[in-house]
Amino acid sequence: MSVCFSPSLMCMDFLNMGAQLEVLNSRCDSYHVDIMDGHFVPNLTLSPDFVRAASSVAKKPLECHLMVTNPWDYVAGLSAAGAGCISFQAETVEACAFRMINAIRQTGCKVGAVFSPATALSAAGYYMHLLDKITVMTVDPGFAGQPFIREMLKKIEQARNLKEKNGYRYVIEVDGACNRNTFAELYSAGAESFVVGSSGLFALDSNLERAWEKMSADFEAVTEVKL
Ligand code: S6P
Ligand code: MG
Repeated sequence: MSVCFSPSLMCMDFLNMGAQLEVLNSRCDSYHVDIMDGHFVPNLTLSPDFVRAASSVAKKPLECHLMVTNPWDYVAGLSAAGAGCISFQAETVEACAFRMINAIRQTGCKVGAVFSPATALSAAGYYMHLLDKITVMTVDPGFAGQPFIREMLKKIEQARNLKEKNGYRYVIEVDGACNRNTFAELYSAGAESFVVGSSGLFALDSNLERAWEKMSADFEAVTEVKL
């Protein structure tokens, strides 16, 4: 099974954004863009304007993770800004999931659903087959640098079992504390795409090329996968 890495851009060095994207362009598979509204989570991070700026340099898809109470408000702006995938939190679309999926799909973006740790995959049971990506949060959404929630390994296994049993096409992504300490268990449980943020990538070295080498070496050492 091949694996993908998606650097979490809220953890990058904003003073060197262009140079950091150039380094990542030839290394990563996609970019993870956290969008918060200060309401669904008590924090603010990136925005459609950020996506627009990043898209002028980014050579890999910009995948937006909406941690907002009204994801509907952001679909048109993000797609116009250059997003390649828009993922909503499953908790925020209970009243309009199918309309939301159609609206995202009509922009040409891929569609994802994200599950906070306390949310079961069954919340998306009726629309799982429509998703390009599901993201299992292994920390509560809102902040970088939080401790890993081990109970989520079972949810990743469930996502893999559902995918195999039903022939779903979604990529299984993990977001939160993906690093040397967790890569092996996450990979064994079925994770296919790893969001690497402060703990897994950016804090490993002040030089991002070296940080990427360290992250890759960490992954290979603990999983025995050759990248
Ligand atoms: C959290 C956000 C994540 C973080 C990522 C940071 O609300 O959705 O995407 O950016 O978890 O990585 P780390 O290694 O600091 O947990
Ligand atoms: Mg995220």
